[in-house]
Amino acid sequence: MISAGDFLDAGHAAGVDFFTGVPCSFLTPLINGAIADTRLAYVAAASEGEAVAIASGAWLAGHKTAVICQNSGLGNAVNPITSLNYPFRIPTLMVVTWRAGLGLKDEPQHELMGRITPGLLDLMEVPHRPFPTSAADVALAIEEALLKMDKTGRPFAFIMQKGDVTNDGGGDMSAPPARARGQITDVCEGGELPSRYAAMETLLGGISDDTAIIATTGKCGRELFTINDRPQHLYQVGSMGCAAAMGLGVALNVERPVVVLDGDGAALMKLGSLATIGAYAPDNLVHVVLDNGTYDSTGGQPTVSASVDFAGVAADCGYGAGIRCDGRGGFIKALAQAKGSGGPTLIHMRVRPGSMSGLGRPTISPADVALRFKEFLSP
Ligand SMILES: Cc1ncc(C[n+]2csc(CCOP(=O)(O)OP(=O)(O)O)c2C)c(N)n1
Repeated sequence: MISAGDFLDAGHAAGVDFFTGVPCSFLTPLINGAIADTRLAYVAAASEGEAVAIASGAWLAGHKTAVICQNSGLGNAVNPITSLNYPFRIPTLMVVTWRAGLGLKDEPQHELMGRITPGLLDLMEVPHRPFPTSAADVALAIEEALLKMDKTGRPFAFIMQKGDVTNDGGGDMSAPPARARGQITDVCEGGELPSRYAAMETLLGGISDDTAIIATTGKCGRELFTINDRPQHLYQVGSMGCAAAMGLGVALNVERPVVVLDGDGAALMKLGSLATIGAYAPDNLVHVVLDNGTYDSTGGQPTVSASVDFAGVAADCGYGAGIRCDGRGGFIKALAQAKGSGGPTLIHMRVRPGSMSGLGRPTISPADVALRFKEFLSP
């Protein structure tokens, strides 16, 4: 048994200073300690998958990160672990609790995940070991985990059992202060909707070269690559819905502007991220939802976006501004308004479905995209 301080001190000494996750009762001392520890950043994620994406963004911005969660939440994180961390070679130190672990009688909803937790990590090729339970072993266990991650570019998991960490009282835990409802503006022009490609060309013409851009999965990233391939672009080839969370992890840790190019389907998949972004409120983040009303990349099946006011939802979640727009002129106005909104801005840009025939794919590997993006972000 160790104290939360034993783990957090050793982690901090080794450079692990950015934490995110979702609580578990087995985690209470550690997660409360991380939230209260003023040396560390802690972001309360809406889901474990979102936490993995936030941590990935923070890693790209130069931090050593930790994701802490229950083994139930491992289920929520499977997609980004396999289709974000793996192809992009983005490590994070995971602390996963083991409800229904070895010999532990637990609730029925934990039984199956308890049985498969180590095997699921093995299947995802995430190396793991038991959480260190002796104060003398903690520093070495963390050092070995970091070395392994350096070598593999993959996450590493500590599996924590009930009672592994003593409750040493933690400290004051503060949440981000409540934010006022953001401003909602409408700069719609009507007329024929531009294509997603044309909207992205407009965007690239209207932002400075120091802007980092994260594009969602599917044709959005493929079109961005086709328009122009630059180190400041990250094409999120998998992890549908995780672009905004990654953008948050980046924007919280850099001064430069960050733009997330989302799809309506992807934004709907992880709508909880709007709440997290609104709460932590980096004012250098512009979140563009390119809404074509469809899952265009998979054949144009309709989404439910027709009844979703993304700008209104964002404003209600604490974004500084939510802007509705459609035509090219409206998008240019929206981009100009995004500067100085006093928080992140969501631009709900309506585009028409469809893409060019014979659209290519990034010819640079995700791992190389991540490395050059990380380098671009470094001060
Ligand atoms: C978790 C997950 N589910 C489904 C898919 C398959 N998929 C790839 S792109 C895409 C459509 C994305 O739709 P949207 O975000 O609206 O963007 P659009 O294609 O319209 O630009 C889907 C469903 C996936 N890659 N990952």
